[in-house]
Amino acid sequence: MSAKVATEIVGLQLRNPFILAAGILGISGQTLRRVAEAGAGAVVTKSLGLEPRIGFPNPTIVETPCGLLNAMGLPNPGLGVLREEVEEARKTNVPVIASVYGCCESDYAEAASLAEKAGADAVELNVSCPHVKEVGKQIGQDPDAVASVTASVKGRVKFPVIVKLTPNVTDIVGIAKKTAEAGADAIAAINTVSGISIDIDVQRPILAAGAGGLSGPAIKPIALRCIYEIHSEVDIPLVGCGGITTWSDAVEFFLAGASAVQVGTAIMYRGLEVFSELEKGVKEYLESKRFESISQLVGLACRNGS
Ligand code: RRO
Repeated sequence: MSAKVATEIVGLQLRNPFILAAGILGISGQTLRRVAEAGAGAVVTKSLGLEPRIGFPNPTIVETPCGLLNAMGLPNPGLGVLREEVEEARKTNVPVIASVYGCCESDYAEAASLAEKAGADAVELNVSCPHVKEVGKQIGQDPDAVASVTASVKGRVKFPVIVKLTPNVTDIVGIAKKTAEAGADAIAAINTVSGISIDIDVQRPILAAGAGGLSGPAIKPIALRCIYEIHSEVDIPLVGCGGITTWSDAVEFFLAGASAVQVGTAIMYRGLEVFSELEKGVKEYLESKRFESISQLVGLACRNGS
């Protein structure tokens, strides 16, 4: 029996459920295209705002034993570049999802509208950057603010709206419920986990910004728990993100309730081949367990409750 890895989420047809996560290689149309050519099922751009932004000074990345700590500070050229990037990436026929951020509801609505006009297939609202206070974090940690931003964006655009949540909260499930009630088409979880690394020679945090966001294998169990708990309470599709490196990591996320997964830091460890490795491994798993498609896996681990 040949199992099917092609899938659908928020109306987008994906040849596989492995999506490039925001911020990693999503810096230009050409890099998005390279990732798509390497086998990703969809690509998410770097988070873009209404105006260009320089970001934080170096150092902006530190390697830790089980992941990367970053405080890039949202460097981006602004939404003005998106049309050209989408056109370039589109040559591969892979859906392009625009990640956008803002300081307030109206910024997000305007940013999402520009992304739609630029030709993106969907928008991902970044309300979850862990270390840029004025954008993302302040909104993402307040359930009512996430709901208002989501509702405003939904009132302004016709294409699908995915909301990426932060794990740096006490109750991600409560936020997810409000996000779904506000009309989000899907939830992506999680953004990076807030952390610090210290240089013991100079006795100061290594990152210029002090704290940063941890990604990679260290955060996989946290992300998996978030997806598992959200899946039990929320009906809209979920996109898992956080430490997915191998095909078995991806299978865990599907079993916890994700319909698709995002891959970011794993590209640093395994190169762009990670996308074809994930596809091959998951397909073989499906066939060995006699499943016909990914959708049959989604949420299976939640059958007996938590
Ligand atoms: O640019 C960043 O520093 C950054 C962003 Br926007 C984000 O959403 N998550 C993260 O870990 N870093």
